[in-house]
Amino acid sequence: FLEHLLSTKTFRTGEAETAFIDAHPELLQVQAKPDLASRLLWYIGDVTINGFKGVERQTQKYYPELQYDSHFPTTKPQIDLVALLKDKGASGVTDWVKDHQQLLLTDTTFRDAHQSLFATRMRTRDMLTVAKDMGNGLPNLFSMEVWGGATFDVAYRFLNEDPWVRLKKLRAALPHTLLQMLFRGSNAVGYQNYPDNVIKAFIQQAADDGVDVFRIFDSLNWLPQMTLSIDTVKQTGKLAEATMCYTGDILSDAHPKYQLAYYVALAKQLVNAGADMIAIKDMAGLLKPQAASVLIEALKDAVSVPIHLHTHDTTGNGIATYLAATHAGVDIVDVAQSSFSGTTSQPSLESLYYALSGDQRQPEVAIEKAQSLDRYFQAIRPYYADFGNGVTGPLTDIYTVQMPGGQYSNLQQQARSMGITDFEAVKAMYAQVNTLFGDIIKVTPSSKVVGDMALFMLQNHLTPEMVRDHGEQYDFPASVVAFFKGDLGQPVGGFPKELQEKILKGQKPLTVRPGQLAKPVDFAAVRQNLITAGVTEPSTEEILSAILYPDVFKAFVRKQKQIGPVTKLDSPSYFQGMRIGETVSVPIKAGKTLIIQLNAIGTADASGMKTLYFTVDGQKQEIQIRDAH
Ligand code: 3PY
Ligand code: ZN
Repeated sequence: FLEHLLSTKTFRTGEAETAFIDAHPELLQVQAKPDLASRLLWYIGDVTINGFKGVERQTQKYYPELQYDSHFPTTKPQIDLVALLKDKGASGVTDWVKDHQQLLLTDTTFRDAHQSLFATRMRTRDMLTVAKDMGNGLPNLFSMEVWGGATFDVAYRFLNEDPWVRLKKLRAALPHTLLQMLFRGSNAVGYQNYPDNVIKAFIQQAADDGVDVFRIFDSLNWLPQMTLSIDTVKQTGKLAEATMCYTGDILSDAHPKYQLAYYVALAKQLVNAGADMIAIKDMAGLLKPQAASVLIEALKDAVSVPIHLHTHDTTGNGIATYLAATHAGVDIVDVAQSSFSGTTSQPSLESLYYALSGDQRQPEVAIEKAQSLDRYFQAIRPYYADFGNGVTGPLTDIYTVQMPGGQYSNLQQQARSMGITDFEAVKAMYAQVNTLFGDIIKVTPSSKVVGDMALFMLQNHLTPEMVRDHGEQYDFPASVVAFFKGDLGQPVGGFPKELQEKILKGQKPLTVRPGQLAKPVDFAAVRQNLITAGVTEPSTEEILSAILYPDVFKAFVRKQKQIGPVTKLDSPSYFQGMRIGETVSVPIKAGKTLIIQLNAIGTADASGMKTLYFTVDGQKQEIQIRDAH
């Protein structure tokens, strides 16, 4: 693993950076490090001339009128769960949850909601504007999910942000709110297995930097991939929320592997493994109201830890499912601010509050404050509209397709990039691949395997029969081969043996946990490698990021040196650049705000370079950018 990491091949320039460097060959010639303002102008100039990937260019930039009542007075929560966790440990919190009669809420706006609606593109700046008010306006939340899942790599890849900085800043802004993250068990916040010492170090660092609740899942519900994470979280004194991903339909016999008894047995195993709480992760919105009732009642009977329900509103019945679950005794449910809720995201916090009017379990929410906060999200939603997945209403075919909310837009993009425009055909094939693979749990990264296979089959005009009968003739995508090798663990009920042989073509599959075989990473060597690559005094966070995402992290570090403090730019300018005549103010550091004006843009010279004429704090400044169009 280490050799792999240290090889120059692995540390080659990442995709995002390559595009940037291609557009700016002149950057490679820059000797002295340009000052902050010049570096910022490079970024603004590039987006102004070449656009931001995935964002449509507007002649007029959108600036919302922010109408929310910012700066709520500091509100003491009914109980400070952060302090309780510190004083009494995980059981102090779970005992309180169990004694609490009202339904508790987790707000997912800063993590799953934008991951599932807008390709994970919400910037830290737009969170920090409102974070303090979220804490003061919603003091009785159980938690806010703010980290993990895809937010980690997307921050580096597309937002030019350090996800660890986001976590630390949110921690500081939300001192009395439990902060929750989504952790993919042995896959951490990546898409592959990592050695055990990496998993342990990552959890320790995330706990140190502010995560209180770790929602730990495995993409195949395979317990051995979760136990190390559960144990490690418990050692940090934080809350280990072990997860069952929900698939199939316990009300029907169409999915014999995923009946009520399966989930009850799994919940018991998770509690035996040390789970402080159990999450039901209904990533595709498959849990129907009556099924929620049956499942929650059975779980409440079977285990004594709190039950936390997570759904996506993809199929349109999220609130009905939550009502049924509430009446069956669920302790906590996941919701999002209304403007970031619905369809592939979580159900609306505000709607759920009203749906429980007159119910003794109605959650404690200062609804006017919640609505006022939501006006902020309503105002900023258009920043991210271009990243939307086009879903405008409930998709009830997802009850059979079973595609997770977070995958919907990703797979659309992936299909388009391969020239496949008929997404209905992709969905139909996705369902067929699932059946071919033996009806597996589909969530990151196993969902990606099913998606990759569906696209591969469409591209090559293959039917499930052709794969089943003649699979030995085809070169399947690497993710599919890795899955059948056991690199993601073992699926419920095992692999379909004949298909596995055809896909592996003589390779021997693993039957044990891949992490058990992986060599520990030598952190000191990675650190040294980072120093050689120009990172002075690498932090543990940086070392971990370099281990998880070598190419992405290296590209991020190099780009940071070139583009300056772009996290300080307002989002319209970050995504849209500037128009001639516009002025933006950028608070680059405490006590220092740059006033940048774009006065003119010259025509391209013979080599495609354009000159942009700026005024920065009253001083004229020019930069050249290559027009890559
Ligand atoms: C993730 O792993 O990012 C998910 O949100 C899975 O649902
Ligand atoms: Zn989710």
